[in-house]
Amino acid sequence: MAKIAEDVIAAENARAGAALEADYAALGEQLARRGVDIDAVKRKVAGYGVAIPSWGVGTGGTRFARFPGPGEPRDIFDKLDDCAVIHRLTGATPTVSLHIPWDMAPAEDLNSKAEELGLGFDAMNSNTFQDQPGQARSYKFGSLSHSDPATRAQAVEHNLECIALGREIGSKALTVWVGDGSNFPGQANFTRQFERYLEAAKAIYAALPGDWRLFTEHKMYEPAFYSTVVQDWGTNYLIAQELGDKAFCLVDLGHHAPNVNIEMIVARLIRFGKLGGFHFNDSKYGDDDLDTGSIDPYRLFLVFNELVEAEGVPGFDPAHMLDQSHNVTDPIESLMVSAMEVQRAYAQALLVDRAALAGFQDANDALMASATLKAAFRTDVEPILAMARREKGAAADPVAAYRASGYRARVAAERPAASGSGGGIV
Ligand SMILES: [Mn+2]
Repeated sequence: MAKIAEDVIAAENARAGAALEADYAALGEQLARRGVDIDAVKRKVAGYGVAIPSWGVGTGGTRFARFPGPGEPRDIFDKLDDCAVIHRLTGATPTVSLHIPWDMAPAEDLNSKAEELGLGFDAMNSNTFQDQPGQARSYKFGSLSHSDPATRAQAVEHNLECIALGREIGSKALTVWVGDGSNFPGQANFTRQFERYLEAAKAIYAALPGDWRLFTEHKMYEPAFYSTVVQDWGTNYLIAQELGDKAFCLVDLGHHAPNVNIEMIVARLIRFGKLGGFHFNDSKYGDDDLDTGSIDPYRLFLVFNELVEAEGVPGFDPAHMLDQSHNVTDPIESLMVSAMEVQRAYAQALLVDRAALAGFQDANDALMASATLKAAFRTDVEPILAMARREKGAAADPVAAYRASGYRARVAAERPAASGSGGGIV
């Protein structure tokens, strides 16, 4: 059964019709005066995809409380249904990133469900930051860097299980984030703890299939509040260097100190061939996991400015994923809007006059260099995004179509409130 009735999308797109065409034509004229072919930008935007994190379709929460919404997914198959709705309406999210063991299921069942829904699987995510029922050793004091060799071995083994399942469902990458660190000065020896991490990471890397990539994700603090083993991009880069050619750094936008220049970190990692990909989200204070582009869309644009600058560099193929927590919104709506915000930043970055920018940079014309970026950022590219969606049969206005579809009320009736499906913030 179609999750979203075709006639709902058709009716919404018909409503957008004439106005969208007029807006697209007007923007096309404006861009032509700037030497930009709007159809070329639209084709690139239409070909762009960002992966949905399976854990994102459930309501998130804080360490204080979680307020579940109606019709929450009960298992990975419900989650995939929700992800399919997001892709059906935005046409921008063709893949799903699984988190194990939250999403553990037989590979054949995952494959048949994904095929039915027209989805693929992105990077696998391991979980050694919480204990699972029946687990022999606890991760309370760490996982890959734990002082106990048996606990480290257990954490390595879990990552190998993630690779094994991923191989069967067409994934090509493993993302490893660990919460390992310390809460007190003196609690851990920084050097020995990092050496243990490296040794364990090497064991995972050794099991990586030839056509896979390993993404290690840094995070400044939390759950450890004094020191974290993989705390910043510098440490992350050292890890990727130590492991080898298939190891790359994953940049989660929320995992840095406030005001850190993330776009420059991106440029550095690109320069040295170690940018693996992103977890997109936004933040005001820390690892807030707010919706992508909701707080600082200019920063998101500046990140994409670096990515567009690097397009065509041999081997440059970063993975794009969302990673956010939805506490006060319908997760499907937040993820749709976030996917569109990422596309918007990409479209705006495509509008940057790079020859002019390079000229201003060489001439040390700071004001005009900045103005060149701003001219692209200020351009309202919504008609490009909406037209790209409509042309591929998705919704010109995904949120309006979603609300008109009644999907949430339908699944609320089908899915009795239950807990147990994983929803976390990583
Ligand atoms: Mn993340």
